[in-house]
Amino acid sequence: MNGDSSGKQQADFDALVASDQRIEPRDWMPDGYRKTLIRQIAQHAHSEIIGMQPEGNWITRAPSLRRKAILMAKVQDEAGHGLYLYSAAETLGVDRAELLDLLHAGKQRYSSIFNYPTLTWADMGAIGWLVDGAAIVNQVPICRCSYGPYARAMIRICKEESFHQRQGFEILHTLSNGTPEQKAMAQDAVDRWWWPSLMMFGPTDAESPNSAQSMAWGIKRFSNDELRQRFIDMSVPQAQVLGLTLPDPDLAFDDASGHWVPGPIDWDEFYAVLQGDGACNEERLANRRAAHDEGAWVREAADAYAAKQAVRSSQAVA
Ligand code: BYC
Repeated sequence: MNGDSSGKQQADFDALVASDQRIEPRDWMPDGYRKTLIRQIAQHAHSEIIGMQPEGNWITRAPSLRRKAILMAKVQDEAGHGLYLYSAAETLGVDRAELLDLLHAGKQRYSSIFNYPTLTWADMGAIGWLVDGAAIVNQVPICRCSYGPYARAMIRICKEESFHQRQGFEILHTLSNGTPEQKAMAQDAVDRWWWPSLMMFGPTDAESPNSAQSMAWGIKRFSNDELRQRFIDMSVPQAQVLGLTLPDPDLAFDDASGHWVPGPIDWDEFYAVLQGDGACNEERLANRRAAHDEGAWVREAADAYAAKQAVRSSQAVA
């Protein structure tokens, strides 16, 4: 390709991004844009399917049939989100089998939040309220991401996440208004999930190597710190309604900025979890690899069926 035509392609791409239109799979895009999207969408997809584990842990022990049915539906939704996202990644020219191999080899990430254990039933409430709440704040702007297939997948995911968040809030509300033991269990879960939920938004803007370029490309619409602040401002009044305390003695309302300002975040913990030293990193990956191996027969059966259908349709044409 000559310099002129690649310069024009870059200019067309820049113009589409600048006018807030969508880049579609057949459009030319810079290599870095493609790679960044593959990294982020794959990490997002992996988070959805690894995120099934902490909640799956409580399906057999849900306190009622109603709670069990709701939790099963929620965990199934997460699998569905993973499928939409792997499909979106495939429009960029990668295969989901390749992405799963990278996850299993520890070469691609999933969200830090899923390396924490779910110790009590109240953790189902805290995950719904805080983790899904943080996910919504992070993901609603991705509905306007410059890459069409990712933006469209996110619209449906966000609708389901908002149901997830409300079911978590309702679990905590019920526990918080129950016996003193139930209220203590709800408070303990919030104490354990609050700080990891703040870390979900990623490092501070000053420490975030990808943000500036991702924002220039319209992949990210707000910075990590902006979204984290939005989540804190939203959560404080909700905690008051729940009658629960957020585990941050320094959290205070700042009249000048109109924001709730938190105490310092323990970034050493965040980076340790990213490096594989969280409470559950090994267990999550081992379970994922085992589930993949145990599902080999399903993939083989699907391949055999697809091959049979291909032969039948070519015979029908002949
Ligand atoms: N965990 O330059 P930065 C859910 C990595 S699933 C792990 O700021 P970026 C749910 C980052 O990848 C919700 N790694 O990066 C499911 C980068 O790594 P590299 C999942 C993290 O990408 C089931 C490095 O740190 N949501 O809700 O611009 C049940 C530097 O960071 C994390 C998504 O995936 C983290 N928390 O921004 C219930 C949302 N944070 O460069 C619920 C989509 C950062 O070394 N993703 N890193 O490879 C995003 O919006 C962005 O990727 C992030 C990070 C804001 C997370």
